[in-house]
Amino acid sequence: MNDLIDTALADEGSRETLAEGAMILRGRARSQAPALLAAVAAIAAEAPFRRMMTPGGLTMSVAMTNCGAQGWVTDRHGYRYTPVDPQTGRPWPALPEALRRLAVEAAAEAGFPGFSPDVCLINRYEPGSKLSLHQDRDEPDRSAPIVSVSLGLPAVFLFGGLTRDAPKTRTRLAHGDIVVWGGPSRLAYHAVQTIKPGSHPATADQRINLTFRKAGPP
Ligand code: MD3
Ligand code: FE
Repeated sequence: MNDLIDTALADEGSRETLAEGAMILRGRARSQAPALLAAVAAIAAEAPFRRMMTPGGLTMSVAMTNCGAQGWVTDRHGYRYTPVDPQTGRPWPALPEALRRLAVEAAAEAGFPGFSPDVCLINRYEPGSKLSLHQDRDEPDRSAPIVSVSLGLPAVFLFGGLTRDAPKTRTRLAHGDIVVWGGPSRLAYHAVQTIKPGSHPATADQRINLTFRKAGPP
């Protein structure tokens, strides 16, 4: 038997509580990864991945696109959700039902029944990409969790507290891992460390992260 594969698959189905309201469902999306990646490719054909600019004038190393009723964007004017893709002038592609269902089921398993996501932000990392420490506070309904799905290359994820300087824990997010962030963890600071060079059978030199959110009113 292949020891590496045995180790990698040993995690499938395990659950870890990272903090109150934050639960990792290890490998939960793995069997659906090919369908998820095909959906991402179809979305990116309509709304291409792009590296956006922060209000401070820095171009992000992570490339992003969106699907759903709105999309998260940043430019010199700030962060916000928009119903139209500013790059194409068209509405964002629809949120595929299979993706929505996966997020709703994961949220329910983690203790958040009735999650009603209307947006999926899709992040694409390449080796050298990172996401600096931030909070996700552009969604008005803070009672809704965020569900994240990681695909492809692994990442080291940093999870902190409600202030920038609160102590942080590190966890690895690998292909197929789903994390649900709600309750007291919803406004926690978090970051993704610089992605290391590597190759994954499903995505080659990329890490794809999907975050399902409720961006509409409470
Ligand atoms: C904890 N994405 O898109 S997913 C983001 O891997 C973002 O691309 C990271 O942070 C990524 O905003 C992390 C995990 C995640 C997502 C949202 C959270 C953790 C969270 C919201 C609140 C607390
Ligand atoms: Fe975030």
